[in-house]
Amino acid sequence: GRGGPSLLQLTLALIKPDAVAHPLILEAIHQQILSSQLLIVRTRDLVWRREDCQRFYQEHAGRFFYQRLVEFMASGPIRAYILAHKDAVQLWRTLMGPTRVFRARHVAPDSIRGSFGLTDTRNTTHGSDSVVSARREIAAFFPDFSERRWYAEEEPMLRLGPVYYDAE
Ligand code: RTP
Ligand code: MG
Repeated sequence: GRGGPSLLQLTLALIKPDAVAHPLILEAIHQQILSSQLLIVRTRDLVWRREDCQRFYQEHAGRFFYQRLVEFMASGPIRAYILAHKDAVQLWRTLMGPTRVFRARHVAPDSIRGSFGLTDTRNTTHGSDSVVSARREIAAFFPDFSERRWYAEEEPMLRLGPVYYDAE
């Protein structure tokens, strides 16, 4: 039969300066996204202003790594993606692997961080940790996207539909 509009969860992915600075690693991460079930909805290359970076990581203000995280994230080009999938937040976090680099190497050596992470700060990638964070983080990087009302009522979701299926 005919399906209605299909709603996909959205997440924000960042490729951090350590990975963007290395063309082979950037390309490898991009290829991992393409060969996953995640859809790339938007992408943007930029250098972060320190103030935007501080605001983005506000929840970590005061923690011992905050200052170096902010300095690092503003230190060079980054890439932002909006990614979509029915379980986008968790799927992207699984592809990244654990935050801590030694844990990533031991528990998920084939993950992005397990493969390419250098330290707990220079760990190649960021991903939203919930749909609430995703909504805020997507708005920070893609303000026009949220304003165009791509979102469903509560959660950041991509309206793909209407999607028509054969032979149901
Ligand atoms: P992310 O936000 O990147 O997905 O990572 P997460 O939720 O798994 O980790 P979280 O605890 O929220 O940490 C936020 C960012 O801080 C950096 N960090 N550096 N010891 C350190 O130098 C240190 N610890 C955490 C991480 O790179 C993470 O992106
Ligand atoms: Mg986090």
